[in-house]
Amino acid sequence: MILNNITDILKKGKRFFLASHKEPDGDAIGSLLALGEALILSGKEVVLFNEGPIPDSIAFLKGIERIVNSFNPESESDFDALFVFDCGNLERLGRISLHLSNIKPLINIDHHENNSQFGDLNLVDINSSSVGEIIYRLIKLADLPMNENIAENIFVAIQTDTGSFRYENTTRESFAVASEMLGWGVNPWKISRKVMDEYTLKKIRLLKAALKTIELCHAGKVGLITITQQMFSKAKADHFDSERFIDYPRFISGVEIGVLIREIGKDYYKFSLRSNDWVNVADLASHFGGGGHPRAAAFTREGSLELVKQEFLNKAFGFLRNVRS
Ligand SMILES: [Mn+2]
Repeated sequence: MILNNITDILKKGKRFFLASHKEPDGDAIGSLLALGEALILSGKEVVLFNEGPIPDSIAFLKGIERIVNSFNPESESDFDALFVFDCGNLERLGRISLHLSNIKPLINIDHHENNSQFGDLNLVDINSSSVGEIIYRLIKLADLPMNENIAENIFVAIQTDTGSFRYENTTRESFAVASEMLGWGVNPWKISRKVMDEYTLKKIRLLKAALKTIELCHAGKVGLITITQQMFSKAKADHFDSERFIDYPRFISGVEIGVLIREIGKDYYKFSLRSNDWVNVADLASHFGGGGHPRAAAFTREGSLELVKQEFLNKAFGFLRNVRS
């Protein structure tokens, strides 16, 4: 039983290395901080690693100052386990992934369908809305302490990965765990204001420019929004400011696949994909070397904007036609 093995390691071990994926979201950071604090409170030593950069919207999370973005694990060997959160593959950790081979066992805790099972122990629950939900179960099973900070981190992990309890991955369990977190003092309206509903002026400036690029393709089933480097610099904004812009094309009636195209370098584009109902965008993204969840995925592509967009639209057409309509 993997769960028992992991809780055993959590109980008996003294020193742990915990890490989650680079360019983190609320789940990656919330999970890291939640298990991190629970272990610290029970007298264990932890290193909490994330390559970053951490988005402003979750920078308020309690314990964030404990996270390091550089560490040389090769110089240390006395860790009892390495925990990796929210990563479909080890490379998602970033540069550090190449330097972790001497920490054993490697415990992979995730909820991505395409997880490569890279751990010595793999706790991959694709029915969990978030890793935060899994972490809560582990904390309970291992009898680790809970407090308001831990609860807030778990709440944010679930809230961000479920899009405030709106996405298809939202389950009774997500609500049940979130409800328990409220019992620990979590205040959902204050958290929502910070994590979801607070836009900086530069973000609004960027949104104004981006909305003008919205276009519909394939009989209105694909909606695209594009942000160029020039738009970012004109708005004095960075890529964090475009978080959730993908919702705008996705919101349009009749759209099945929402697409956000961001220019991240010269002739280099990041495609973020969301589907509303039935297209598996993780499969679609995997054709371009990317991945994710059935309703949310991403990939990067080199080439001119026209070319990469056309390549994507050609592939998307097959998905819209083949699956069902
Ligand atoms: Mn996640």
